[in-house]
Amino acid sequence: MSSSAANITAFHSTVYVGLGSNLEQPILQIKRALQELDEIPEAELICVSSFYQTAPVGILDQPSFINVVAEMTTTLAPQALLAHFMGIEAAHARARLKKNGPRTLDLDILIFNEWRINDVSLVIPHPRMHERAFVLIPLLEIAPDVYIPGMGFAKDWLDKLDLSGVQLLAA
Ligand code: PH2
Ligand code: MG
Ligand code: MG
Repeated sequence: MSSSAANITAFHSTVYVGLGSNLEQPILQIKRALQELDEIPEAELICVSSFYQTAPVGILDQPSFINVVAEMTTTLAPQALLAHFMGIEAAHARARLKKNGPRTLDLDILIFNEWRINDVSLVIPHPRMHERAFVLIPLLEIAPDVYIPGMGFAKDWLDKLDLSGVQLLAA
């Protein structure tokens, strides 16, 4: 039992995930998605922000969103975690009708350790997270000192943004 090999544990990555929904009972969509994230065998949900009701960004003529940020740990590689996320989105009948348009569920990897990834199918950190109050407000609620690799401290970006579209949802 004291063999050193038995003590080797897999590397656990820390991941911040953005969840968003603005169709088909968004609060329920997000609650179900959080359960499903926790059910990924190689991942664990560590903490979840409050729920926020947020004005749509990009395409303005669509329902308001519910946005949440969660912290997870995982032994999966980023692409493998992304594959799980796409499966969960598909299970929520997510249709990709148009970029920035309405959706039942959007799961975005925001930050993965201090890593920077530029694949065709996956860019980390999320390339627009620093300009989105609906991401930064819930993120800073659970990780006030978080650093966006290559970008700087999240709280410094929040200072530059209009926060008026993001409302804390009563519990
Ligand atoms: N997601 C988008 C585009 N616009 N606006 C809000 N408020 N919340 C979102 O999650 C959101 C958005 C594309 O992913
Ligand atoms: Mg998104
Ligand atoms: Mg997405």
